[in-house]
Amino acid sequence: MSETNLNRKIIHIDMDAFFASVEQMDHPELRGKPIAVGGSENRGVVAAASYEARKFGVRSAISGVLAKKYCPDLIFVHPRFDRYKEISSKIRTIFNEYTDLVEPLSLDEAYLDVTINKKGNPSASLLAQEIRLRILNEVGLTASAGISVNKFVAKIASDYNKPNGQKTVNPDEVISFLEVLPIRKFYGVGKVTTEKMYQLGIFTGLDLKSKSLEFLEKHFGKSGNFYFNVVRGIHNSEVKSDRITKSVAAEHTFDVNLSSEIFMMEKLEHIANSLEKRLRKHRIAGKTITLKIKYSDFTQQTRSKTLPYFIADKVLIIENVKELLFQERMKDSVRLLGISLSNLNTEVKKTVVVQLKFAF
Ligand code: DCP
Ligand code: CA
Ligand code: CA
Repeated sequence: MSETNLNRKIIHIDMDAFFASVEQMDHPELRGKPIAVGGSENRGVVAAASYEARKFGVRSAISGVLAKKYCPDLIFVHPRFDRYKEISSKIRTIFNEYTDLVEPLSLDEAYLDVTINKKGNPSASLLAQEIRLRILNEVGLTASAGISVNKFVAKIASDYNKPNGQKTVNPDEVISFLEVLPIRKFYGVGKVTTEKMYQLGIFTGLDLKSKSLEFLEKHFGKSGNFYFNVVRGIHNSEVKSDRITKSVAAEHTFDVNLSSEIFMMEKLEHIANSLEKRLRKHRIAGKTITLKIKYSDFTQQTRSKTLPYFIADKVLIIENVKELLFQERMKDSVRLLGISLSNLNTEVKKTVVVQLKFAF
């Protein structure tokens, strides 16, 4: 069984009425008015509704015809996806000033792991406040945030004080927060599953918790295990940054935590071995080598160095990893070590080389 990890600090940020707010910002005459982005009064579906329109029951995914019926004064606006993408990349640039561990879920939301962050600020709640303020000042839009020990709870919490608000679920509040939560608010429980849960007598987190793992697996298959764990505050899924997909990595979680660098070096040789195999298989080499260290308290650290040339060879990997390992003392015993290579030659290949013809 998985264990509870209460040492991580995860922020989930989600923009308020995203497409609609962008349109109201760019077109002042739409501010304070009920608007729908997408669809029309005759056809199509609504993508986003301004908060003014929501009072009338206008929501994402309802038909334009129905929306107009709910709210006769509704103004329909054409979506401008390039503009939403532009704003999305602006908010991501702000996120990256706080941490590289940013996992975008869609254009308007992302998870940030700020357990260790670039500002050295231990308060995730204050960081969330600062990030939201910066989005408001630099982009001109409001966002909401959820702050907790894992992605699952952070995601649910960001909806709690929406719009323009935030909610922190502290480690000691996670269990009670989930116990009183209506089952339909559990992230990953859609309409169909909600119905099924109701039929099984499950209406709240507490009801869910009273069911055995066998029971949940019998009724929900693989997801049963997920439900069993999350309601107990167990959700160890890491924040997977899209930057990491530009790298090749190998890592290992140990059965027993390691406290001696000698043992760590031995393990790192094995990890370098499998990394080399992977690099060979895909014919990849990289310039930046990163050593990932996860301590027994689940906090994580990365140390990297960038070389002036590409490497893929085990001997060179080991040589550089050794340097990174001994660069600084370990702050605790270690449960996971990983090596990754980024700044890959595959990215370079994408650069188009233009052959010039010289006239002699
Ligand atoms: N979107 C869409 N179609 C949907 C749902 C959403 O095109 N069925 C688009 C429009 C939204 C954006 O994605 O503005 C973000 O979706 P959200 O679910 O986060 O909703 P909003 O940001 O609009 O509102 P909220 O303030 O509730 O987050
Ligand atoms: Ca949103
Ligand atoms: Ca969203």
